[in-house]
Amino acid sequence: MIHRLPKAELHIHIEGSLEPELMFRLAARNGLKLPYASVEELHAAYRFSNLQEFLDLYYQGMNVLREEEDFFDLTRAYLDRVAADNVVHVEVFFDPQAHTGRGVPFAVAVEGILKGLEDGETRHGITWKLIPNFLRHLPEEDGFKALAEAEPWYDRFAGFGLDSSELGHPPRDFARLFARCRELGFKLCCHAGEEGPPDYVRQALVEIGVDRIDHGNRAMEDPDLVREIAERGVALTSCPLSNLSLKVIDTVGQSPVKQMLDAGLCVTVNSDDPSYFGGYVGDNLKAVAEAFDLSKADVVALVKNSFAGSFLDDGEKARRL
Ligand code: ES4
Ligand code: ZN
Repeated sequence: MIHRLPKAELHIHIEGSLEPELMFRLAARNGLKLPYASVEELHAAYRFSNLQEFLDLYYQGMNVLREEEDFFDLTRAYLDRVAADNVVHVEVFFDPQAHTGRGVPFAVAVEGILKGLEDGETRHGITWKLIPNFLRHLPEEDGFKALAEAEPWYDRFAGFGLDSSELGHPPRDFARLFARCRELGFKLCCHAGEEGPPDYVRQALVEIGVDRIDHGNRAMEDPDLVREIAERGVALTSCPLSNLSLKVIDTVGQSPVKQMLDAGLCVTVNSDDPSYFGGYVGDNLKAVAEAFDLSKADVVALVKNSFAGSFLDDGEKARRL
């Protein structure tokens, strides 16, 4: 049932879809040596006790992405994989500063990803939006530089997001940067409440004015905040297997997805970094459906939310809902 439903994914970091096999292939192609002897040894390293431990491996892993073709192959592999799960629309994050910061030009990353998205649209009919994220462990000033570098591709981007190490880096620190993105006409989203306190979610919602909250787990600790999210109709992108891998929760049954559904929030289920967290969007949906013994109506509601919460325009949403 879950497999057959046409679905959208709204929270996927393309660099986090880099499977160990492809990482080894790209390392060889680029003459790089990985600090792991085998695919199995690399897989075995994917044990995290928090977000930062994951991020350290994630930034190390993406070091094999050097040429435009590498970004193309990465994106193509992700779309081939989700096409098999009946994913028909994707909203893809990428981290430009994680590439420019190690000497890979913005153009190389973005052109490879765009060509991969266009290839997936041609071959599978999967529609897409591309959303650069600012790295919150870096100063807001660096984000402004990334925004300036992005200018030639503004018409290729649906919005801007905020990711990386959450604790100690509240959304408020990026208020001027996101105000500028808003002036330019972009949608806004922020990772908030994954590890950070409910107040970070409130800042994203009220001070930044986000159109979507990525994760949002800890918002559930504050009933007034839950009410505010519901009133604004802002969607949340939950990532159950990510939360489990990063010890945000101890079991899938502790995922906030059911509580969010019951509170009337527009919650969606997503993979985040599927290669690192052991499952693509279909696996994440199956995991929550099983853990909560969800009714068919609940699963359909989650899948409908994936379109309702998307950045598709109203006409496109109406056609797909
Ligand atoms: C991320 Cl799981 C997660 N959280 C924050 N930033 C990220 N970047 C890639 N995956
Ligand atoms: Zn994420």
